[in-house]
Amino acid sequence: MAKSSPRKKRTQPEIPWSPRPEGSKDIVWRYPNNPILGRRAIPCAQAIYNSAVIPFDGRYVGVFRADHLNGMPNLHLGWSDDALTWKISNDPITFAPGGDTSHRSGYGYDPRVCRIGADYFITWCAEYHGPTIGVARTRDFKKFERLENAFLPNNRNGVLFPRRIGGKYAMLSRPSDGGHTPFGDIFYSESPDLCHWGRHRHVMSSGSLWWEGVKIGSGAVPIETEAGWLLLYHGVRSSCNGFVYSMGAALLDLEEPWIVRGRITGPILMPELDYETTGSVPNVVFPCATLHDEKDGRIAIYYGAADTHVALAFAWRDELVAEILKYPVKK
Ligand code: BMA
Repeated sequence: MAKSSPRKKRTQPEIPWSPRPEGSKDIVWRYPNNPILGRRAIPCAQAIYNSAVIPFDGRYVGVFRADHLNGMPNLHLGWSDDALTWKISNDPITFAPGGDTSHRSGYGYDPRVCRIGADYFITWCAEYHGPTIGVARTRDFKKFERLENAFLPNNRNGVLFPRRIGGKYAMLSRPSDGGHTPFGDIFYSESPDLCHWGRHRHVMSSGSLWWEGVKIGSGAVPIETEAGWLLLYHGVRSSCNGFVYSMGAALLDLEEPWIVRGRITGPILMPELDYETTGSVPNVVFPCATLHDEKDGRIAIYYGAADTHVALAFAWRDELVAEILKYPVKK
């Protein structure tokens, strides 16, 4: 039998990028053609936002939060050559049958995607007697194996670290209530097997300044830098018109990530433009993923805007790290 020749590995295309606008001193700036995805990008959805993307096999793959026409949020897979224009499936992701299914049900929202070695993990807000952290594993983005939920309800914003720490898988999360949660700090947990999670540690509390005075939650998978794990997160304040979600940045210790090394006191991005201030939920900037060029330190930040759109912003890694280090944290 003739041997088929192995497929040539595709070169990974450059991450999206646009330079900081002339005259701007902002540490994070927006993509001028925002938003990159809107309400009816697929027929079954009335809003697509709070979504995660990652490089895979010479392309980009995304797990998108799509709120269906019946109002329920679902996870959908999408593909792109440039990480800007996306082809999203109209059918939600299905998880391989088998195993104990009693912990699986209902909705799925606010996905994050994390590569650890050859495995890719999706973590998201799943339903099990309230919101909690669903976990699934894939190697090819064709077959998805649903693992045990990580925590008891109620919990949201589960974000894995991209390598084991102290030999264990590590995750940040935000214990919450079953509603709109008027409180919330970020916690760290570890697991030997992605099933049993423990050694929970408090990482950071909602802040002393208004912009993050109500609650905080992890955003994108942390980026490893020499100075620590670079964490982009959301911080929430209460206004007379409801919650306002902005973006913050902190550095966590590399080997003991429950120790905060630095944290910028102000937000690095606040709802400002129409697509962030107007939509299904006004005034929301909600980071869920980054693409990172390790060589030159460019970062593309994917964030949900007003619970309606997916938008993109940019930053230089080293500038962000240097800025955070101006705000050292002592516990
Ligand atoms: C949070 C989550 C997010 C949403 C945010 C603002 O509780 O539901 O998905 O973006 O509220 O509505």
